[in-house]
Amino acid sequence: MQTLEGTVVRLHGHHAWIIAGDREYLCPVRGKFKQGKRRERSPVAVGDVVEFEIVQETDQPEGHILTIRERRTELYRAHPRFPRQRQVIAANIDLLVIVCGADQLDEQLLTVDRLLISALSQGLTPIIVVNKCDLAQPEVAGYAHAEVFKTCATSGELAGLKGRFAGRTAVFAGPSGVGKSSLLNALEPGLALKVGEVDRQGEGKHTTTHATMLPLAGGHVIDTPGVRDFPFWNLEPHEISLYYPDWEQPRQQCKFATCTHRHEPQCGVKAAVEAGTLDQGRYQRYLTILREHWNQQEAAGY
Ligand SMILES: Nc1nc2c(ncn2[C@@H]2O[C@H](COP(=O)(O)OP(=O)(O)O)[C@@H](O)[C@H]2O)c(=O)[nH]1
Ligand SMILES: [Mg+2]
Ligand SMILES: [Zn+2]
Repeated sequence: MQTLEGTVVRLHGHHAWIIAGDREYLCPVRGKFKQGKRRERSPVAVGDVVEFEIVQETDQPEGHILTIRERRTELYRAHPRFPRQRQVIAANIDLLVIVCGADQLDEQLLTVDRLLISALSQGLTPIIVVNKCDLAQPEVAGYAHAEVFKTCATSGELAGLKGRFAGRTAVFAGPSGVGKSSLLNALEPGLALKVGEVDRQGEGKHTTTHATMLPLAGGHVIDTPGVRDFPFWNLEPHEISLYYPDWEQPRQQCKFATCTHRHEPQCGVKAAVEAGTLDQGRYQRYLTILREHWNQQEAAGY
């Protein structure tokens, strides 16, 4: 039996579509696959590289998955209904593109900060895109450590963003209505994604089953329509600030290694905020994220 290596480009129910060469194979998805050296229960994710055997080579090619290759990265979140469980959204992602709207930046920075923590804690490179810059030209303070692009998707002003995708796989995230679909269409004419559609809320077990890998400016994007946020999984409250690379220096002045920079004495982060060297808004949003995470953990019974 001939075996091939391919990439999972779409999942739906108990089926995976796998591209190998210029052909697309339909493969049933069962519970168990050999993954790396271990054998464990692990569903396939869009972006996975798999080894499969050809079952049928007709105009409707079919295959059978043998092995999932070890993943370079995983985009995951706490499962919406079983928060102790990890839900993998996509595999082998390089970039998390965090999109927000210039006209609503103040309200959306909390989401931006949450997504930055998700990206950095999962080993993904974050890119911040402030879209709708035809409507407002806000200052974006406190993000010197991240790449920020100011764009206008409707007029095709992409400020060099297009050059960031060659050979990479990206996921776009951000509030509904900020122009994610419009940006994707501007970056890759031909995608013809629907604009103005409200993203479906990411609840229930079928949320990741519609993920699709699409071409994007010399690389790929994995479109995850049902997924709006990535609640942290397996993250201790004091670990959240480890994913504020801009706080590295002041954090070293904290008395306690597990400082949450809230009420602890001799806190370098609080001192830097008071001295005006750290952005006050970003610190206030950090406190909100910390509180939310605490509540989530409590609700999950930690
Ligand atoms: N003024 C302005 N409107 C935009 C821009 N980008 C997208 N829009 C509009 O914002 C709305 C939502 O866009 P969409 O791409 O569907 O956002 P998504 O929900 O994030 O995918 C649509 O009406 C778009 O035409 C932009 O750069 N400027
Ligand atoms: Mg959209
Ligand atoms: Zn501290």
